[in-house]
Amino acid sequence: MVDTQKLIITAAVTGAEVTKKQQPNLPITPDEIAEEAYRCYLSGASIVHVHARDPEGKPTQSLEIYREIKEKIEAKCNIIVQPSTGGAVWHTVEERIQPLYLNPEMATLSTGTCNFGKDIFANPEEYIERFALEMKKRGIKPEIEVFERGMIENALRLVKKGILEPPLHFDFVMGVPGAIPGNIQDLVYLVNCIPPGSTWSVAGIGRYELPLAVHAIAMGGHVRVGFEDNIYYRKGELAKSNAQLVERIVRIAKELGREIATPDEAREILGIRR
Ligand code: KMH
Ligand code: ZN
Repeated sequence: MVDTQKLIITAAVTGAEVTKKQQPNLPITPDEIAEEAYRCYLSGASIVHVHARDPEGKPTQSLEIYREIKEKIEAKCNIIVQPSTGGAVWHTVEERIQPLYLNPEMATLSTGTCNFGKDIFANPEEYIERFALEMKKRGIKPEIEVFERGMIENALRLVKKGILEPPLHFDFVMGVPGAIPGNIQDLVYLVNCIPPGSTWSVAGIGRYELPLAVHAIAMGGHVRVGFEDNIYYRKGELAKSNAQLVERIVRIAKELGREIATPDEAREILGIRR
């Protein structure tokens, strides 16, 4: 592929919804998460999207647990650590904002509300602006999580207000039951809706992960994989690790002539200053 950015692979290694019962290799403790992030880095991931869990395995937005995870990952490698401000659907705004106080290089920013399976993932304007302003103040690069098309417009409104600064980086989370489906035509539509000069990645949920990733590679976008989004390697076969999912993307990208970005190259592409 000529003149295409190197491929940024994000590993979403834990998430807030998956349990060890569903995926026995799910990393839960800070040590497990750091080790998994390191394995994904060795496999070709340049960003790790992090959700913390408490000692019982329950999702938590505890600043101290995020701190431990971040320090343990940073002791092993220079992968970009991207904590979640989405948390779990039942976390309060005060809980969700906690990891921003660690000044990570990047963090997620969901710019709208949607159904999320049987639940509601609530992101009223007030929350979005609170998170975005905190990120702006601290120089944290937001990854705008788009679960529905209107969330792009909400992000653009924040640009008009001076709260978000272009170039924007979007992650299209597709195939969540109750939100945008994981169809290729929907991906093309979303890509056509973002401003020129933006970067984007796609996170397909479950069986949508692989086909959307392959299309994103061919379209010049970036890719997110990992147990947060998909616990299977193929139908009926659980993945052995997050790294196994990253390795498959690396193989496909290489076949398609797309080089893989190192963390520092990802920083350059995303305009992150260390
Ligand atoms: N767990 C979802 C409700 C994010 O990390 O920013 C929200 C989520 C988005 O995972
Ligand atoms: Zn997440």
